[in-house]
Amino acid sequence: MSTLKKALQRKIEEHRPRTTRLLKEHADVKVGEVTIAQAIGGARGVRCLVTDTSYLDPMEGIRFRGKTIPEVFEALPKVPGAEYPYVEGFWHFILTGDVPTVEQAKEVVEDFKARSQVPKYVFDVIRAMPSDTHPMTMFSAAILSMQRESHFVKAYREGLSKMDFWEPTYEDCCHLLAKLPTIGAYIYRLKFKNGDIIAPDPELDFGGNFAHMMGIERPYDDVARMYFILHSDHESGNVSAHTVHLVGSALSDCYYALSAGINGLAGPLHGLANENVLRWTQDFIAKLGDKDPTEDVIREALWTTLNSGQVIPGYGHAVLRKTDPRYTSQREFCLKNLPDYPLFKVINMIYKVAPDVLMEHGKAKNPWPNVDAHSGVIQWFYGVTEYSFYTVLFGIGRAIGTLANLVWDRALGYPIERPKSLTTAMLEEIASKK
Ligand code: CMX
Repeated sequence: MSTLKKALQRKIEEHRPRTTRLLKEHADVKVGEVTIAQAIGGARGVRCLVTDTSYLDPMEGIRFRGKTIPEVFEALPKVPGAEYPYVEGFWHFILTGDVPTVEQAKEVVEDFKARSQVPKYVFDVIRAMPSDTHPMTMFSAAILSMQRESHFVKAYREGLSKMDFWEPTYEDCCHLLAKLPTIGAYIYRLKFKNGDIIAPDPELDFGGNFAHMMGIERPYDDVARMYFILHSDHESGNVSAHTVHLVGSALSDCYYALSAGINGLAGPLHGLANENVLRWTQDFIAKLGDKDPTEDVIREALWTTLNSGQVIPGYGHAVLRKTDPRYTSQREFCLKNLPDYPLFKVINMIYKVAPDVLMEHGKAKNPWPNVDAHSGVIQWFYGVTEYSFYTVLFGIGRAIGTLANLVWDRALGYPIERPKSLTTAMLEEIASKK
């Protein structure tokens, strides 16, 4: 058994009694109440999920296993010559809560390499789709097509005990995750580089190999590591994470669950916002012609978008009430690596103007930028100008957090999810009694 799997097994055995005790001794303790606004309004703020891999504070932003983003980047072992950590080390960390040693991170690197070969039929599935198919559709279909590989399905059929569900789920999740960089890069090169596919390099780590297969020089390997870690986990209430958890709760395997989560990520109010930010910004620049952007023209363009009933992509959040630290982290990367890049200057100008515009508009509860407002500019700088691909990058990252959660869902035996519905008439009845 690998070091990671042994560590995970130990953590699971330590954790299980905590969940059992909570259920046995404190099952009736209330953690909140549900209002009519929450029942109608997307369950916003209803506290009914348990996630141990990350916690999202509205003011501070995300913490992965108790650590802020800068703390994670600082603590995890780094690839030699790189500034960002091994994604594989992050997988160890998010699964166990322990910062791996260099050797432990490298063990996962080797483990993932051994699992990374993508079956040929997956490429056939992608290639069979019409050439104008969205990259997210290709990505989701590719993941789903591998469902036949599931170890969990086989073991379940053979009568696996519930206590052991986590074990083949862990195997499935490692197998799936290790293949995602190859699948993502394949979609990119097929769609946007005339099908000139670059074979994986068996010497490289998750992020390094992705950059290599994309055909982009250093430091794009670090961009990839940073992206995948930043986008990995954001508690379990967001659409993609919640979908993976929900679908997985029916004991659907991780291929079904992740594919479904990716479909949720493809919505414009969620992950697709990173594509829309760049579309909005490029359309705006095109309309300017040879004039320089100014704060005044940006303000005008933002109002035009709002007045036409559309949202400002990359701004607002269902939980956050301040600038997303994932935005700040990417901004810091730009300040260091591309401070004078014209598109970065435009993104900065939008940051200066948009919060005031949104506050004046008076609808959005959070006028500050989220992760998606900043991800496109870095990609554009390194030559990935095909913005319909950006959400696939988000998806590869999001797989890390959601799959780690799925392993823990199985380990802790969480049941099938089934909240209760009421009719509108019932809500009216409840309201009339207050
Ligand atoms: N531009 C314009 N209006 C906005 C807005 C924005 N960026 N953000 C919120 N609003 C509006 C909402 O549409 C809503 O309007 P209605 O009352 O007419 O329905 C009102 O403000 C209240 O919304 P809210 O409570 O502040 O926000 P929600 O929790 O309902 O939605 C989110 C959150 C992210 C979907 C929303 O802020 C939004 O649409 N943002 C733009 C799209 C985006 O960037 N999505 C990516 C989020 C991060 C991610 O998941 O990747």
